[in-house]
Amino acid sequence: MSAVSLLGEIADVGRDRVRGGYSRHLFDPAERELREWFTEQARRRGLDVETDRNGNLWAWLGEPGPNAFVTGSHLDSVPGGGAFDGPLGVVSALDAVTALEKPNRPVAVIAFAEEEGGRFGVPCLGSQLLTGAIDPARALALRDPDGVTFAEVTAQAGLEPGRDDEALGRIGTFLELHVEQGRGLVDLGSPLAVGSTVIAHGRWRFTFTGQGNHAGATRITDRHDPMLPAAAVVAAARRLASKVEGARATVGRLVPKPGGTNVIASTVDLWLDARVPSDDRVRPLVDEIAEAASRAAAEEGCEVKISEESYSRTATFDTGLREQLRDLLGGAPELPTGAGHDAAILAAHVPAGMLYVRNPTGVSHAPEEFAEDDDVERGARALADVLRHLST
Ligand code: HGY
Ligand code: MN
Ligand code: MN
Ligand code: MN
Repeated sequence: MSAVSLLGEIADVGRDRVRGGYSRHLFDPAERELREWFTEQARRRGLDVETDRNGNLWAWLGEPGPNAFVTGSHLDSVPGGGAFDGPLGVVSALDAVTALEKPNRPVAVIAFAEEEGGRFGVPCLGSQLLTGAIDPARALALRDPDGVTFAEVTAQAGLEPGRDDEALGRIGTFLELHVEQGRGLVDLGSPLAVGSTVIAHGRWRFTFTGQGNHAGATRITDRHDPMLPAAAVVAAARRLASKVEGARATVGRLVPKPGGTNVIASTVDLWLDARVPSDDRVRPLVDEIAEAASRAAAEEGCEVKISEESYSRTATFDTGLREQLRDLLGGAPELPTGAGHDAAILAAHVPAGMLYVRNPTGVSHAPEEFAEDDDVERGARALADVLRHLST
């Protein structure tokens, strides 16, 4: 079954990947059909599927062992996401492994848990736990929008999240294929590219507290409306990021409570996603946005609390692997990205790399995300070639 037809299947199975307003974690019953779909497809290919202590799904060709070639991506999604971000890397890996004959090293396909952080707020949660990049105690205390803790869902799934030296120690090479989240390949006129770097990115929660009140009876001069400083943060994020080379700052999630049309909010929570190509420029940008927030809160007689929820440093993919990939792909271009990936988390621990497949719309994290069938097949074939060269 080709990568294109697998993609069609996964789109049907995973249609509810974004049900409930946030992406479903692989532990959630709503994701069970995705987990079962992955397991079924892997088993049909003679792979043995196991779930590691952090909920990442591994499908092994032969015995798990040292110096394994591991390839894959994620199955979870952002709310309202596209059909390619994550699944393209998983189905291409299943397709590539199927084509492999007599590898001389262990080979595995992996689907990482909670890459988007759409449920528990921390991106690449499965790979961060695997590598020890996040303290398991902090992860277990994370709550989803319904207040359910990561501890509850992992206990229910019989897992004990934490650094997994045995699993990490098996990885000799990790390669993630991913739809490009931007227009780089369109502008270069190339179907594929090799990943070079991933920019630093983090998430901060701002909680503004004012005075809930009546929208009609409360005079403007008597108000303490937390929506005002919240609005100031949204505007400051764009204004201040546009002054920093390559920076991005986004407020995509803003929750006023209680949320009535005729009610002045008592609190507003918003989440800031800030990214800059260089590590040392992210927090200064966030500090400037935080100053604007405090000023606006003080003017409105509101309080503000700010907490850092996640941070991932810039990542550079393994130079040796990048050269091999560029050679094997006939001199494919290299591409830096502003999008985070599990491969970037692994890159601090094992030789890791990425392959990107052209996205003609350049849009991602939205239904318009796209890859032509020909490019999907080119990507799967390129991954199969790399796999054959590096494991036979
Ligand atoms: O948010 C990101 O950069 C990625 O899509 N998880
Ligand atoms: Mn994504
Ligand atoms: Mn992704
Ligand atoms: Mn990824």
